[in-house]
Amino acid sequence: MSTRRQLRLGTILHGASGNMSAWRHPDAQADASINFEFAKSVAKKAEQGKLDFIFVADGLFINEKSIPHFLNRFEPITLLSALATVTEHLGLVGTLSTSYSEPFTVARQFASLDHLSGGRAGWNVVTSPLEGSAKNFSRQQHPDHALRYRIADEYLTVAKGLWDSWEEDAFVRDKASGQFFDPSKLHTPDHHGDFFQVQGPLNIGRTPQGRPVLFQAGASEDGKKLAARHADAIFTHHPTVEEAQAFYQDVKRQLVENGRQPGDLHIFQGVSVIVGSSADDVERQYQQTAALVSVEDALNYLGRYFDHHDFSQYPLDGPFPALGDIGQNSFRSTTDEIKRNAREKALTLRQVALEAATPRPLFHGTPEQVADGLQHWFEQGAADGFIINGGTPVTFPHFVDQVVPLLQARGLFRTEYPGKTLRDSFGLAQPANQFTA
Ligand code: FMN
Repeated sequence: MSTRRQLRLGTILHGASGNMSAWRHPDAQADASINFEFAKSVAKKAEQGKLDFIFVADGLFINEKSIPHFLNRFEPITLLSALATVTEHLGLVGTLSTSYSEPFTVARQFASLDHLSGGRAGWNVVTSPLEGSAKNFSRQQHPDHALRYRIADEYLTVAKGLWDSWEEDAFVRDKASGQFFDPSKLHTPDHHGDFFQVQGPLNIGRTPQGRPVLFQAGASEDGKKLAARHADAIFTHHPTVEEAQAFYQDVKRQLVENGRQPGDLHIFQGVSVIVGSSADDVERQYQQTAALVSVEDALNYLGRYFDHHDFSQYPLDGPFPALGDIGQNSFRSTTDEIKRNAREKALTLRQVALEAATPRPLFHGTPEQVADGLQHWFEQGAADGFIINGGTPVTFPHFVDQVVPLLQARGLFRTEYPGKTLRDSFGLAQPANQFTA
């Protein structure tokens, strides 16, 4: 049997797929973000390709400038619970914010998803980048970037304690004696911290995976630190293999500093893909999808990263404006990258907005070329796996039908699921219970 290191694959549900205006594409499902049959078809296709997981992003504030599929979309845990009933092996990863929720409720929701799905739950832990979220949660102020990460760190400590409330075999349910549970296997975390006071125990038993697989999606220094302490996976994206390698090495080093092994956390690069029969075919597909986005749409898209900053106030063909600290309290790692790229390449506002809203897929070409690109990044230590975002509405089925078999033939990807849980797919050990370890 081959012991070759294999890559991991997920896919993201992102509206109709492609870009913010892809719902207008002739082949698109225009209501994809609120259409269960669409979500089900993507999940089933992902499972046919033996992918590790499907990923659902989320946000907590919209306005009239938001991306169309953010205006009308399913709440992630509800959607994933429904998908759990129509899939058997696929990991189900949902985004939920630690800045606008309570650990007891969320620990319980993900524990429920893990039980419902037989051990396939994953939580993408985010801290919420948009100031407007405060207005939807009865708050005076959106916590600043550093505070959000301090809250997230304590939040995850609380959640992990709650998931350890019950030992695996705590519920004996002995009908003859009348003993429902073994009290020696019940643990009460009784947490008293800076942000949370949570007694516990959690009112649901230990889950098939011990606890859900934890993803983290922030890439700033604080984001990486949180991931190195708590997460099993990171969702990130980098424009070049060199930048991805630097990020990869930094996170793996921080894992070791935290007493963990480099293989304890998988780094996923979110990548856009177009698969075609030739370079001309790929270019045609790209142009057809990119042409759906107007410059006004692109400015709104760019603005959201900067907390819905109004970019229409600047000359379109002038240099990208100096923004000072704008963006620092929002998608910081992303806005830092946009500013740096604009400065280094001396781009105009129009160029930056179109590059953000209609990026050329990093991995495009014939199935062989796409597989070559993924293999290169994987073997060069830039990623442990990839989250595939279709560059057009038809890309994902093409990826599963044409690229996955090549990766399998090269021994880079599985041909069967190794077990039942997402942890099994990732090759991650079951976490020990902190109260018995
Ligand atoms: N924030 C959300 O509220 N929902 C998401 O679905 C979400 N997905 C993200 C995906 C990626 C690849 C990245 C880089 C960020 C994402 N975020 C999301 C935002 C982060 O969780 C975080 O709040 C933001 O990027 C600021 O943190 P940072 O400066 O550490 O990156």
